[in-house]
Amino acid sequence: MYKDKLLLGILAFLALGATLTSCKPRNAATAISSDAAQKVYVAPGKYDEFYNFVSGGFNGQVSVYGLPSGRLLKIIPVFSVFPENGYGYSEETKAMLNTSQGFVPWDDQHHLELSQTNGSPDGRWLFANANNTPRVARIDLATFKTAEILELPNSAGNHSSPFTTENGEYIVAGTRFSVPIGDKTDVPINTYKQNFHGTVSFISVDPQSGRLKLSFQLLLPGINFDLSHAGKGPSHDWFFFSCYNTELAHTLLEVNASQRDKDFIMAVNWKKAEEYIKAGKGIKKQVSFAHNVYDEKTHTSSSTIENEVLQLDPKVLKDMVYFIPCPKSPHGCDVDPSGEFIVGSGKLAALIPVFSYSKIQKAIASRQFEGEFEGIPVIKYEAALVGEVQKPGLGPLHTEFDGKGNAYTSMFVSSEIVKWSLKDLKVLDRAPTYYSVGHLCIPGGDTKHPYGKYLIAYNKITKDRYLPTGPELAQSAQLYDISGDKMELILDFPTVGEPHYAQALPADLISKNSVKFFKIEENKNPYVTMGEKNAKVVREGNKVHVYITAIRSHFVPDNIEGIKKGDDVYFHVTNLEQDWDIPHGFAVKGAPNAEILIMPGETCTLKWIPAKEGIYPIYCTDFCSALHQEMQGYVRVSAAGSNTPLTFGTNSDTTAAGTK
Ligand code: RUQ
Ligand code: CUA
Repeated sequence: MYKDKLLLGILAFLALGATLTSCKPRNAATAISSDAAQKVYVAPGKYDEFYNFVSGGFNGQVSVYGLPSGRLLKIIPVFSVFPENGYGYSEETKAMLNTSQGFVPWDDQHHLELSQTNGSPDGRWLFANANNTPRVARIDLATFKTAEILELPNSAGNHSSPFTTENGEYIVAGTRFSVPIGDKTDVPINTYKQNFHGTVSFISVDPQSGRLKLSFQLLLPGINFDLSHAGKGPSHDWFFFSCYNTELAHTLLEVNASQRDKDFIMAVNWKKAEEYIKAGKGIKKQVSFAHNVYDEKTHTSSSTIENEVLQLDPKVLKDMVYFIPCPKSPHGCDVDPSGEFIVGSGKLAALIPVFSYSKIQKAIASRQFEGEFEGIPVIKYEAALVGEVQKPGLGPLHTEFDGKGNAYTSMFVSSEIVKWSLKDLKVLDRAPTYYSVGHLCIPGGDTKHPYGKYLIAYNKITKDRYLPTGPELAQSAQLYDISGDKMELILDFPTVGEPHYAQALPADLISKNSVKFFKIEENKNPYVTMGEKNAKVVREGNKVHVYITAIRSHFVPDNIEGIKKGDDVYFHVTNLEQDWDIPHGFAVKGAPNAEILIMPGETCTLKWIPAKEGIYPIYCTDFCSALHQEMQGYVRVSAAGSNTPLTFGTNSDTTAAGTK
């Protein structure tokens, strides 16, 4: 079926008058030149030049690759539980996944944005969005751990997120799905036009700690906000969003939201919004959303429910929000490195419109409006337009920039990347992708100073590119060398989940700050065990706290008796190692839980309610030394009413346990 689609796409493309050579399907053999292997070869023991952070889509995680090798370095769990290291399973991390709906252990993660200082990635944090239960996350790039998750009230399908301003003044979160908001949300779906609204949230980032704060929200018409990017340089004070479903359809959007010839790019003057907030124009709304923070000192997360948001209504507060017509169901919304050009990519359009920031400003000043949409002024298309890239291909989705005056747009339907010039909007080159490219990424490609050199295409379909693996095939990225005039495909590499947006930056911006272990003397976890002599077991009613240490290659204690069926057993495992790359794992037979993986100097807690009497082995899951297989012990579980005394020990050193 896909091949038919591709064929149709190509036929349609031919009908558009493209030359035959530009779209003749080439196979891998003709698309790869002989020195490609050399360009991606990173010799054993050598490091990659760039980190590439790739969204996981429906796996709710972020994966980290090295470029140019395409080697997978790490998976960072963000919105999904991760049995591999106990994220969301350990007592310390459960609160990270708390929401106003309760514990939500999964999400759909599409977009990533590196924190910026002066318009360049600073290597401090990585922001991630969650579509399903609207959230944004901040990942700490010193530890590669999720440090914070903020839920978004009055939101559904947080898709146009988490894009940042040049200095992290704000990251944004716009609704893909409009929903009824406020007090009355139980309404018939066919009252969409009256009752459904979109919102865009502005989240400030503390420049020192990175801490997120929901600053304010814009109350907007019930259209779908798809993607966004902040202005930069001259357009610093502005944010741009692509919008579709200006038809305000609530059923069969495939047809009903494709009626209008043009939808919108929304331009928001966030400085103006800030002024309105300072002037007290924000209206306080009662809401409920979770704010979850991981504390690096206690190695523990906490979740707070917050109850207020300030809303600004652009129908009332003028000079803050404008619409610009954009053909047709725009998806990507990308701002070039100079901050002057805004590229809207209409999924169903046969051209790419390029808007000018200065023309938009002139149009606003001279009131070149074609009317209003839901009370918000609509700037005349021609008044904002620089020009259109003609015959770029089919299904334009996303655009990135190389910093040398060129733009690269992904074409979903015609399965290719098209390079064009920002100067005259002429197509310069096209390269096939295998197949149906969605997002693309150039290191620094959405910043003021792109690093150029490589382009990575994240494809939606791989079809015949890899060995078959049953009905679901490998997800895939493709690496192109863009240092010359012509793009050159140099590598295919499989990815996990489904890749959407990705970002890349020079490795040394991160590697030099990477944490090697946590200092044990700074461990403020309330259940830390400072040294083996402090290991203990304490019963408090039906709760048993096991303070256990791990160091190569034993646990203290490793023989525990007197646990009863139905007890709440908390294994607080402290890894005493003070050395790089020596985590210990901890697992219990039959525990309906994951393992926990404890980093050097960290304390981590696994909760277990034994369901049956018997002897239960515990053991280390991470091959930590030659005697890793010896790193094990036993827990004896007795009947609920038994009087087996609570004892613990290692070797012959058994002690009676304490009771509180
Ligand atoms: S999407 S393939 Cu960012 Cu969710 Cu464009
Ligand atoms: Cu510790 Cu294996």
